[in-house]
Amino acid sequence: ASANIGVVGLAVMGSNLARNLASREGNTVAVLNRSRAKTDELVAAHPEAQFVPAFSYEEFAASLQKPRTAIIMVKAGGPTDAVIDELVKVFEPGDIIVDGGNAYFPDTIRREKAVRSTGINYVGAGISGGEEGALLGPSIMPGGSDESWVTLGPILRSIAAVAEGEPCVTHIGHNGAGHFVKMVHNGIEYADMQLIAEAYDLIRRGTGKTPAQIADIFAEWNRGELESYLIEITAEVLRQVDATTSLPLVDVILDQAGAKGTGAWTVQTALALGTPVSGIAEATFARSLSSHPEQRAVAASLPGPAEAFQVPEDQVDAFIEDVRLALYASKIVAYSQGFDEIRAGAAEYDWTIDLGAVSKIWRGGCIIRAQFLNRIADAYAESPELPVLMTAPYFAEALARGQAAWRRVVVAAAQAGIPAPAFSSSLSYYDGLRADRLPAALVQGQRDFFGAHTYKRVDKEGTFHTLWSGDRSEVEAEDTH
Ligand code: NBP
Repeated sequence: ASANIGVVGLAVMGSNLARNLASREGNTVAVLNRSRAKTDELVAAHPEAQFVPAFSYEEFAASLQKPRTAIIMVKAGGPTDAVIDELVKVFEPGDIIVDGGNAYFPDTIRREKAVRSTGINYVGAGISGGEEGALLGPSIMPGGSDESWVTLGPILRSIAAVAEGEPCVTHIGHNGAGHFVKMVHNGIEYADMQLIAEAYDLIRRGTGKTPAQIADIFAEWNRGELESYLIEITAEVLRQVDATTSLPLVDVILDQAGAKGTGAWTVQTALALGTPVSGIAEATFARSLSSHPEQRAVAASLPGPAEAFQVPEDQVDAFIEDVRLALYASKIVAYSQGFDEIRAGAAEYDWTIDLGAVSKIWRGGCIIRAQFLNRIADAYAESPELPVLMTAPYFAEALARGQAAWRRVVVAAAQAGIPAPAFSSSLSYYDGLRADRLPAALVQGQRDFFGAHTYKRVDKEGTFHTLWSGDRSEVEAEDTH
């Protein structure tokens, strides 16, 4: 046995990860794929790499040093289960199976439990950064046991992206914690992308600037507090010209956004946890809305505002700065909501998750990488139990600085008939959370009226019900929520 790590599944992600592993000092990588061709291709294309090709699960197991450690990179769902079943047959107690795919965290919890019963360690590891990240250094979010981390930690640290000298990997928590955090990462990514798209739309429709001019604005923003990979690539996309039509590429791309489901998982999970991630939800729904051409075709005849939207010439710069501030404020809300979901998930599933460490491993390798994440790490370093991230001094100050602009932008969008669901829902969340009194009191009254659901009072202990269909006097009631 000569390999210290193995990879099963050699499509684009698996082969890139295997190459990344093999490029690091001290690693010898056993590689296995369902069909032989991909293994042969990989090994032939990279003669310099320390690969040990295997063509059966038995060969694969025999080529690995103990504790055997294998990373699975196949499709989530059935294929992952099939590979786990094969590995369990040839691995021994103490060995480590890592699922590096995009598994849904409840599946990871289930698999971890089943595999653990055989004595083999099971680690669900979220890997972000796409193909390039897998090859050059991803952000890695591993769950699983402390025992598995002893062997796996140094290997994953050797291949992860590095941000400010620190590897972008940390042991997130037990069983499904890693895939949970990866899921929320993707949800935040949805919100961040939608917010940028709304900013672009408002500037374009309000000022008539061309995509190339707006690319310059994003490039400029990327030198300030919004500095991030997503802002950077937005400028690149907006600058791109289509070779066939000579039009801006963004104008010839069909405006129907796809999704692979991680945004929806984030929202479904948040609903179950009772955690409002409204920015992520609006971003996910915005993609769904865009992808219903039949509905959009019939709705196109519905009226919009009477007047066309045109920011006066002398106010264009101020408007663009307002949009920048609105984007930053909404982004703070999206991240605050995402971290709130991680906190709620940790409480629900009994994980100990260091939120500051999570923000740090997202600084490199992954899609939402940004300077901004250092501020999140600072906030949790100062106050590990911070109940709402956006209330940390740095963010509270940024929101205070941006809120007037944020409101102007949401008003302008509404008056102009330009959809800005993520901007406006983020602002509503901000106003909802900071409100002294919410109309939830009226909702409680309504619930008590039709369902005798009872309510609590601001002025005394206990649970109450009004006899709505009787004399409308109030009685003390059992607490039924
Ligand atoms: P795929 O998800 O397309 O996986 C296909 C590979 O799995 C093929 O090489 C296939 O072999 C192999 N495989 C094995 Br081994 N056993 C299999 C089985 N029982 N059933 C089906 N296929 C089996 O590869 P990918 O695009 O590299 O993605 C891998 C994972 O990484 C996925 O979970 C994905 O969600 C995740 N991910 C992907 C990206 C990305 O940018 N693509 C980014 C982040 C995460 P074959 O050659 O015989 O078909």
